Amino acid sequence: MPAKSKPLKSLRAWKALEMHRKTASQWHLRDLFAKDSKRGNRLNAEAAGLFLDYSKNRITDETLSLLIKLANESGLKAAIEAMFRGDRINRTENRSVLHVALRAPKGASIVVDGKNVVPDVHAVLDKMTAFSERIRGGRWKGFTGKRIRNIVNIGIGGSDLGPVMAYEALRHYTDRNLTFRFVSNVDGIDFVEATCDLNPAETLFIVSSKTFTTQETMTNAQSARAWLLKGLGGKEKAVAKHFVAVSTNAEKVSAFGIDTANMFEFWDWVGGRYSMDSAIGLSTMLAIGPDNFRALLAGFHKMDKHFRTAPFEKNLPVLMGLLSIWNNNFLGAETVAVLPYEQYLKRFPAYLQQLTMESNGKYVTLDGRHVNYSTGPIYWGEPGTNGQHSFYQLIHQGTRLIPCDFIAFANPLTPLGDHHEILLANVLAQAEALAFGKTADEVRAEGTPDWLVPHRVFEGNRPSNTIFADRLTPEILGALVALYEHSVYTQGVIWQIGPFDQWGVELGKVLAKRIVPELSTAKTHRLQHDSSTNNLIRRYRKLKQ
Ligand code: G6Q
Repeated sequence: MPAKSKPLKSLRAWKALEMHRKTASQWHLRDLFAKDSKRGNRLNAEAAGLFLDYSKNRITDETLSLLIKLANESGLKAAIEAMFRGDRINRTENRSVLHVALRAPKGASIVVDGKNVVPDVHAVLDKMTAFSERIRGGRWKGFTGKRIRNIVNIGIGGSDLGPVMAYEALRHYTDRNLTFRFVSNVDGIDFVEATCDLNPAETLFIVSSKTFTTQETMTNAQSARAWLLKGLGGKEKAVAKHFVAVSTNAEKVSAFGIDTANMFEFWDWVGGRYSMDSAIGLSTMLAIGPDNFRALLAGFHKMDKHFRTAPFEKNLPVLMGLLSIWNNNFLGAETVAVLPYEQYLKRFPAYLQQLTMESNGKYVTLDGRHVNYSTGPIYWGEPGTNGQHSFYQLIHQGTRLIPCDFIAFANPLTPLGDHHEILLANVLAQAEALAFGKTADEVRAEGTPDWLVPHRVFEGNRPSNTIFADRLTPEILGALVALYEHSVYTQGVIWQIGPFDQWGVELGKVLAKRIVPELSTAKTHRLQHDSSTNNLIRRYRKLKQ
């Protein structure tokens, strides 16, 4: 049983922030900027190639200092050390949380149960490297002797979202002679569409599953095996040439028929949603090559070092975490919009949804109390400028406060005319418009008739962060993901919840297992659900052809 911590709302800094909020509710970003001409030059921080401008948040120096006091009173420094030291901070599963070990340089030492895990990490990286070189160089042949041209990653949740996001984000760096597909959904369409134009003789499946028991992944893997065997004349031996596994569960991998020599290992101290830089990233390495993959890891590591050592007032993940607490718990925001002005990051918001919401979507503290404050906000978003033509209306003139994280790059990966400057002008304009708005006087001065004025006023005072970097390299992507990972941890520590388990996904899984046979053997099963579920099952039985 973990020791009880002091309830969050009884902390001195929390109480001070509650008082401070009353003053803050009077502020407008227009006035905060007008009072301090250097605000935009001061309220920013930089690390691992990322520049964070947080000046367009409704804060003052006092707000920041109170938030940092809250971090200190919450024991954030010790919590960070506990994670890096390998303490079992995932208390409900009694596990260490060591995604930081996945990107620790060779020679570093992180000890779990008396064993330094870093050499194991590098052994797997070396094995991935050798395998990637064989595939990319055409030396790994399929069963019929043809080289592999198609790679299909089968996995779901943490074993899918990271690989998909990284593949899309780093597409510029990928080997265009290889085709990559990602199958996650148990909806058969996902598998069918991903494979319908592929030649089995040239296709490699990576079955990515930490547990190797996940219903969706195992169902898709079985369909993949059947698809392959059908295409290659039913020869069982073909499986070894066309399937590899990424897992922590050697026994199950071998039971599936995959030689454990072709298994890439990771460990129970890597959470699914924190695993894109483990062997779960095998598809990423195959796509971008081992050197780029190592650059990605180096970016993660730079941000790790920064998180561990930088003082809180200059610490990007800590600042972003604290600002999120301020917006969420004190200003009443319920969501965060993540708006990358970089088309390659189109899957980044979806990736962050899992990272943030599966981690901090919890109402019970580590010591088992029901919280009496809000925890993880809802993350969502789309790349700019597309979103500007759909949901930004609500961010500008709706009734809800929606803090935004804008992400932008100074240089495009593939320049095209003046596209990039137009893109950049838009991201800067959006952050400016949200913060400063447009007053009724300004609208009137443009000759707008009185009746139309209210419709054309922008209240402004909408907070945003801008994360700005040179260009989207593997290293920068690593730093960006680590920034959010550590910001999530910062928030979890302050909310006193455990960001590294996910009990909330269990119940639905168990119920689905119970319902499957009821759907397929209609007559023999008496239905004992609630009347709504029973009725829907009966309707399905009638409609089923
Ligand atoms: C992530 C979650 C979850 C998990 C999937 C897949 O943190 O634990 O999304 O990644 O359920 O699990 P397997 O990798 O075990 O198939």
